[in-house]
Order: sequence, then C-alpha cells, then structure tokens
Amino acid sequence: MQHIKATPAQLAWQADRMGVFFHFGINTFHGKEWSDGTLPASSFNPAQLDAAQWVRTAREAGAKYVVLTAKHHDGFCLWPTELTDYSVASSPWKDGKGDVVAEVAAACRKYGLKLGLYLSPWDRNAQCYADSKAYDEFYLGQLRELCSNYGELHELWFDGAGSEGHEYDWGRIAALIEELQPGAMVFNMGQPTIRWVGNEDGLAADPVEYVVEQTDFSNYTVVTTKLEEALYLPPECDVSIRPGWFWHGNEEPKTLEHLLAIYYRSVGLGANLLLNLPPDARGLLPEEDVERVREFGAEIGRRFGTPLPASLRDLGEGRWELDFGRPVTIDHLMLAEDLSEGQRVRGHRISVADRVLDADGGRPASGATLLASGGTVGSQRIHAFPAVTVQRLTVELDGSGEAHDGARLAAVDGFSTGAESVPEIAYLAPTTYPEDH
Ligand code: FUL
Repeated sequence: MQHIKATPAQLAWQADRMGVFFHFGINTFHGKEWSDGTLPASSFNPAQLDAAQWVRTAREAGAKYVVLTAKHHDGFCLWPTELTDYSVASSPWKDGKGDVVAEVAAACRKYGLKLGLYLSPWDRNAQCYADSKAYDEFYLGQLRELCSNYGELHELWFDGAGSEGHEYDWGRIAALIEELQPGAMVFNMGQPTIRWVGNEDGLAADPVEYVVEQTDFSNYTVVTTKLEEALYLPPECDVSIRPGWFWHGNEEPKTLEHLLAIYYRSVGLGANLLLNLPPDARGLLPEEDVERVREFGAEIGRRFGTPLPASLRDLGEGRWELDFGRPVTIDHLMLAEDLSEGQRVRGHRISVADRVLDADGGRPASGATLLASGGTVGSQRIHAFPAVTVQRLTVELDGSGEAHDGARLAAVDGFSTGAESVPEIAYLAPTTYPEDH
C-alpha cells in the first residue's frame, strides 16, 4: 500500500461516519425504481412534503450529512432548473413554485446537517443526451445551478448506472466543482475523492483500503475504472432501509438487527455509511421507517455514546499499551488509526495485558489472551467480544511488509454495551435490476 495522505476535507468526511440518502422524485408517484423520462411532471404532487421531518429523522439516525437525488436517471429535477421543463416547475406541487432542493437545504441549516446532492449523469429525458458535447453543456449548466444556489455542498454524488460507454467532460465538471464547491467530496466518477464500496448492501469487508488504483463502476456491470494513479479514496457504503431506493407502498423497512449488522460492517470497519430513507408520495418519511431509524439511532447511541477512553503508550515497533486507569468491564473496543501519514495499519491484535506484562518492557508473555484481531483499522474499527474486566491491554500493529511501517494508533475507547457479538447479516439483498422492479 502506498502512503498517500488524505486531505483535511477527506478526514473530516470520514469523521462524519454516517450520512442519509433521500431517493425522491417522479418515480415516487409511480412505484418505479427507474423510469424512462416520459412520466408526466403533472404526477409530482407531494402535498404534505416536510423536508424538516426528513432531516430531523436523519439526525436521529446519527447522520451528519444527507444526500438528495436532485435528479435521478429519469431526468426529472427537484429544483426549478432553467435547463429543462422536466422539473418541479411543471408540476402542480405549490403551483409550480416549489423547490425541494431549497427545502432540504433549509432543513439542513436548521438541524445542523451538511447537504450533499446526487445529479445523475445518465439522463433519459434530455433530448441532447445522445450528443455528448451538447449534453456536457446541459449537465454543466445544471451542476452550476446546484453548486451556486443552495449554500455549501458537502458531497456530490455521481452514479455510474446507465452511463456505460457515454463520454462526459469530467475535466470541466471537476473544474466547476473546484471553482464553486471546493470542499465537496466527489463520489466515484470523474475526479473522485471518495469511492463506492462496490455493493448496494451497505457492506464493507476487511481490509478496507483507503488507497486504491481502481474503482467499481456500478451495481449493474462488473466494469472497474482504472485510475491514472493510486488515490486516497475512502469508501462509502450505500444501502436502502427498504428493498427499493424509491418508496413503494408494499415494502417494509429492514429490521433493527439488520441495520445494526450493516453499521458494524460499514462504520465498524472504517467506512462511511449512507443509509437511504425514501420519502413517500405524501412527501413524508413513512412512520414505520421513522420509528425504525429512531430505534437504530438510539441503540447506536446506547452502545457507543459513553466511551471509556484508554490512555495510549507507544512501546515502539508497532506495540502499544492501553491503560483504562482502573479495572473496567468492557465488551466492545473502538480503535482509531493515526491517518496523518496515510493509512498504514494492515493487521492488528489486541491482548489482555494485565496479568502478563513483564515489569520493564511491557512485552506480553506467553499466555496473553487474544481479545480481538483484524486487518485494517482506519478512521475507526469496532470489535465486539465476551465481556472482560481489564485495566490494561496490548495492541500490536502490522504495517505492510515485515515491519510495522509507521503504523500508529490515535485513540482507543472501551464500551460496556451488553452486546457481546456482532449481529449476523441474516439477509443480503439480491442484485436487482431496476427495469425489472
Ligand atoms: C444505482 C441507481 O441506479 C439506483 O437507482 C440508486 O440511485 C443507487 C443509489 O445507485 O446505481
């Protein structure tokens, strides 16, 4: 692994840990996942739309940012764009005077969450899509509107789906973002700063690499994009609380256990989680989803809201002593790596040190009990294990190759949660092709 460093903006984004996705648009009114750009704008009428309810729920889930589908593949725009009539401006909602993007932006300001926007490159409504050059102008015009009129953007989501073989002018797109929203994270396409984890189940797997030479393109192909050089691109794990990305009346939210399992497999492995909550045709998040998300946020808060911090002593050679200052009973640990010199940790082992440290060097003698182990650590790594009462632990870090290679810890917290194992992933969504939905 090369020691490519993160930018401060990337580290800040990783520290957010979790965002909420809102898939909402013309599809919401037709029970569709993908539509072909011909559904009438007159069918968009979310009479009770309340963006404050959406964003408040995201905050209750523990999210620090949201990402709204300003335009999905069908081309219907949730803001009154000048570039096409296929937008809220042609709908009966608020007599064509409404702007969903503005309402979500205002709610984010009110609740202190950051705003991200999804602008589908693939556009099945725009007449000019077939002409790459003409479409570049159209798309840049839309992006300019979104980057100019809604305050600071935290993330721009470029979804590869449907774009196989289409040429976009990513150089100009990147220049526009640099000019208008230099702090925004760029998801997966063009000149990305964050990457897709490679599935839509919300699941990362150990090792979670922050420095990569290629990215996965979309859920509907096995295509990968080779980068010109290795880049620091931390992964984001996107998954919907329901089987679909858009709301469908006959679907149910995932169980609390399933959401917790996803959390351990994303945030718990050092990736970000982007949990989709689809508003319904009223323009509200369904009550059962709000309730589920509240339970989820409360349970994450209950498990991880009261950390027992350990003081760290660097013993050299990648070995660290953790001291809680008094005997504590814990069943979880959260490790954080010092990422200031890039991602270095390739492996780690945590042992109970109390009774087995020798007096001078702190080297664990034989018989030290291995508590947990794994590969990468990154921004945070969560381990669950049967409760132990300990004061001191030893952590051994491996870097790449034989040596520890500058691998360092930044912080370690213990937790007493009452949960002694990681929930199982009982159900994995099959890869669905939205055309068949
Ligand atoms: C996919 C899209 O095709 C889905 O409709 C959804 O937006 C998901 C997040 O990305 O690739």
